Amino acid sequence: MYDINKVRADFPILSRTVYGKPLVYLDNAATTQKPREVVDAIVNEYYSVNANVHRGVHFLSQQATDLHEEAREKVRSFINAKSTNEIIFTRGTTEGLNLVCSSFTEEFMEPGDEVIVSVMEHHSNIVPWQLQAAKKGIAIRVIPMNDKGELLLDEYKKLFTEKTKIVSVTQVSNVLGTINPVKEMIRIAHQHGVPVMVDGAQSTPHFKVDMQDMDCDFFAFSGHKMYGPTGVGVLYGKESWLDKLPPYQGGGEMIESVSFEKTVFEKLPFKFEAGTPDYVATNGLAKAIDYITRLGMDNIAAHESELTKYCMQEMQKIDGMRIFGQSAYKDAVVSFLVGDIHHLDMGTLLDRLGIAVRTGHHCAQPLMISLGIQGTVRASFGLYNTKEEIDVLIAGIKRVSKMF
Ligand code: C6P
Repeated sequence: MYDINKVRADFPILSRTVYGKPLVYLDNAATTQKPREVVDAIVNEYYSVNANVHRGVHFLSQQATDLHEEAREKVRSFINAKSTNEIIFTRGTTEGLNLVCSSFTEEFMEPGDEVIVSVMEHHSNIVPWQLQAAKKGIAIRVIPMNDKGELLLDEYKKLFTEKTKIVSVTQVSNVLGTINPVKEMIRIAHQHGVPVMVDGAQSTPHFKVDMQDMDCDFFAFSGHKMYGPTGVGVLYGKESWLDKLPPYQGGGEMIESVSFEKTVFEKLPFKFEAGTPDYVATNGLAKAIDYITRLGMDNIAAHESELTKYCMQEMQKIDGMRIFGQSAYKDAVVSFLVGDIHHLDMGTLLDRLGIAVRTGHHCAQPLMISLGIQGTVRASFGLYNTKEEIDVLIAGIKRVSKMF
């Protein structure tokens, strides 16, 4: 079913060495490596198709436009959106979150109105709201969590007031790995007539997401975290909401007509896509979707879940080990500290053994504050990782621990 050796052979970078050691790449939550067919698609498009999209009548422009729009349809089908009008290409999750935050606040929020976020948000789902708080006087309410790193739904329910205008939460924490019960959270918000934006940066690479089943109002994710190219992401929005939001940026592509007196905006999805899109990257993203769909999202999820369980089980045997995020609903991320070894020391020494992990606050400083720590070491898994690599990590952690 899932031939890991064959899968690994699709990723040329995995066979390289660092410091003379085989690379053990466990920083997939930051970005994933790219299969050959994604890189080939990018190279081939630049070599043989390249032309600006939606602008030219000439052959190449038509062909590039076709690839770009086929990618939109591929994304639609991948996340089970109703229509391609609901698929906005962005630069990544960050841009999608900023777009909704900015346009939604402009149209639907007054001073004193409230947004609900969670304590485990990435900065890109906190700072945009803070910018709006400074500009427009909106307030941010925060869902707390328990010791396992699970959001407290009873507390969440209590946060709703007359002033709550939107909820914006991550589906999976990039630090704790917790898979939040977003479907239930959306149902609760909708009972209050409040729309929900979901940050899908850390869910889309790992398991199937379904917009119609989840019933979220907005959903943002990044291509580079799901084996696609950098510089491209997707914002999904229900058509009924996107229709009501003002454009985020102005420029070419997003207009129907312009005079100095009046501009008429393009219809969806182009209203939100000002300027030349990264049409080569959208095609690359489509190829990444082909790749992971062929492997099967359920197979990927099962493989990574096994890796996560194995890693947790082996790590717990290490003296002084503290793992942050102990929910039973946990994705391919394990954050930890050992004794009083600084996360940076651990990360740097693991790197010397060829093991790539991330250290620090992981762009989630409010979460670090609530945990009472400065940072963690984070191992995060992808579809190509193996138990043997986890053994190398565990041996590495033990070796570093002995040095202190
Ligand atoms: N987290 C990590 O190492 P961009 O940078 O726009 O592709 O994704 C931003 C983002 C938003 N939400 C979550 C939950 C994320 O994890 C990220 C990116 C990386 O954890 C880089 S900081």
